[in-house]
Amino acid sequence: MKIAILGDTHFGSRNSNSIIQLWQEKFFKDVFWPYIDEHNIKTVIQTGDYFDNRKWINIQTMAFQKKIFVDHIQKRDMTCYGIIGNHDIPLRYSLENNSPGQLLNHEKGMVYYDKTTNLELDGVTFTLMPWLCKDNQEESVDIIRNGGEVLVGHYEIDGMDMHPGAKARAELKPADFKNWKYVISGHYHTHSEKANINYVGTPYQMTWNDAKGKNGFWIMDTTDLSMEYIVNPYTFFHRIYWEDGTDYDISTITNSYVKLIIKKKSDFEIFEKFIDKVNHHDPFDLKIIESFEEYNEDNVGDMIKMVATTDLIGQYIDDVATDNNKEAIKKLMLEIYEDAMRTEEFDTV
Ligand SMILES: [Mn+2]
Repeated sequence: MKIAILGDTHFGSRNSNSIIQLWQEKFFKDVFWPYIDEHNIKTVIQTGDYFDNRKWINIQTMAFQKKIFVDHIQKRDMTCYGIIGNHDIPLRYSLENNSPGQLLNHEKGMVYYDKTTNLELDGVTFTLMPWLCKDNQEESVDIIRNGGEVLVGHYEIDGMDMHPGAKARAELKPADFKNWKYVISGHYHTHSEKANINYVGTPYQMTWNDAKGKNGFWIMDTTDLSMEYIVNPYTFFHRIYWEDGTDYDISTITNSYVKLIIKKKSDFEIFEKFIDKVNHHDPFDLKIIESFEEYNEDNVGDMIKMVATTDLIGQYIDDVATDNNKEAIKKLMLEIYEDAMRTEEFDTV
């Protein structure tokens, strides 16, 4: 039996941004559902963060997800099993009043779990575990360490890629999961794999952080638990480098976010003509970034040690003279920092 594994969908992403919805719809319409039909797949497992906003639902977004996802599940008599992600809950320490429980579970074929549940599919036991929070932490960690066949969750795991170039710091280690045959996780939006753990990644891009990676969905074969990656060919975050010219295929930038980074611009007129051409293709958002090569990290590294904001927070707390538990303070500060980042444009997970 083949099962489609679909990462965090984040319906309503970035304040129900219409450009993101356009590309979400393109993915489902042109990539996902045609594949499902061609291979006669009847089961989807979705890794949480079905909705993007923890506290609000936009009426348009409600109609949108119904039209491009739920209606298709029902029309094909399929079942989508899912778990509650950190974006699906309005509270911090509990999964109570989660959005899929209120907005999806009454729909035929939509089954979202807010408690760890074992599911038998074609002789394989899938353990679907929702987001870990204070209310379920202890019990969940016990289940994780005990192991089993296939675990599906929405985890923070130490050392995994949050997005290209940023490793997660978390209490759970990959070794905590060693007693499972296979682990599938949502939460971090970049696809990465380590040992038996597969962060499946989001099906489409949502922020500039996703511009470097690949996006798509997976097909698991229950006979041998093998996973096949189906790439989503659509990208809508484009970085174009201008070095007195560029080979970039700008025919793909319509309705996209574009950053044009200037490395060398000897002839202003040629550059202006190129900008006209870019605008002719109707990007949604065009930012032109002048490069100041002499100030880059390689050249100033000796004078200024560049560090990530999260490292800076850690260092600052290390330097504070206090008897309080510094690790606990760091964790709290990083949580606040991440929360703040999520309310900004550059939502990471
Ligand atoms: Mn997510």
